[in-house]
Amino acid sequence: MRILHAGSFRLSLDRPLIMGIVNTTPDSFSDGGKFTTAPLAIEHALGLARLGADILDVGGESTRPGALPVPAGEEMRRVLPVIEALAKAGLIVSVDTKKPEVMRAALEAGAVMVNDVMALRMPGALEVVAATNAAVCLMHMQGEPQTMQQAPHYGDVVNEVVRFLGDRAEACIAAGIEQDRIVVDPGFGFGKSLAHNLALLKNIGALTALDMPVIVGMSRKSMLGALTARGVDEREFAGVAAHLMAVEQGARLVRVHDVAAMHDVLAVWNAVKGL
Ligand code: HH2
Repeated sequence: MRILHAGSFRLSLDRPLIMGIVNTTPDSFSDGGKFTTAPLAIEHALGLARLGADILDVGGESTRPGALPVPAGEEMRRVLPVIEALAKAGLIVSVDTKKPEVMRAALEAGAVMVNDVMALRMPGALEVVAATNAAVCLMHMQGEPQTMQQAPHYGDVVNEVVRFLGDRAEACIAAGIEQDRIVVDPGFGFGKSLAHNLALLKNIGALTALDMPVIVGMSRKSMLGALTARGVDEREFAGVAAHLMAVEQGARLVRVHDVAAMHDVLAVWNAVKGL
């Protein structure tokens, strides 16, 4: 039995967990502008929890290709009231940010997990998480959101992603973040072509070999659009199929917008597996 430590929560990973996406941004690629006030974002998040989200991932800065950076103050204005309300409701809250000052404020507001697309590489980020008992999600990204999709290039994408995540986990452990607080993510769509994304999805087992829980996030992403020729709002079926393929290979968390569909698919999977 594997347990993820996130603040005072102990999350069993015997069954795959669902992380529901709560974007408070005006410009996220699939739901930007829908939940830009705190009451709207809170209502949306509570709905996701009712539908079966185990963790709510609150973000205030889009990381879509070409997205413009957001100042820390504005990011905090967007996410902190939402995090505070959800934590008060007893829910497990993650903050999706790369900025140490936003991490610190979010953890003080009740978040118990930091989800960082930069894998704690911004100066000061490692120290902020190490000083708490929060969990952390380390994600692989090649380049920066503004330019990452221009010319992604790898010798062997699977090996390079595994090596990067292993190195970042080691840096975390050296800084005092225990291994049972760490989750790793291959970062679908972050400096990756369709072929790179498919190679990673085919080789989730190479990531689980790192001996840390693997989370995957492909929800509504352009890789699914390229495979189905469907618009952002029509990628739900492709998304649940892709996430289920990752779960079948050992991924233990999925980060999705379409929580109800993922919940039902996993209910069937869990029953068949006797979980
Ligand atoms: N993808 C996005 C943002 N954060 N975090 C992790 N750990 N893994 C991911 O794959 C991941 C992530 C991008 O998706 P989304 O939040 O829907 O869009 P945006 O960045 O435009 O807000």
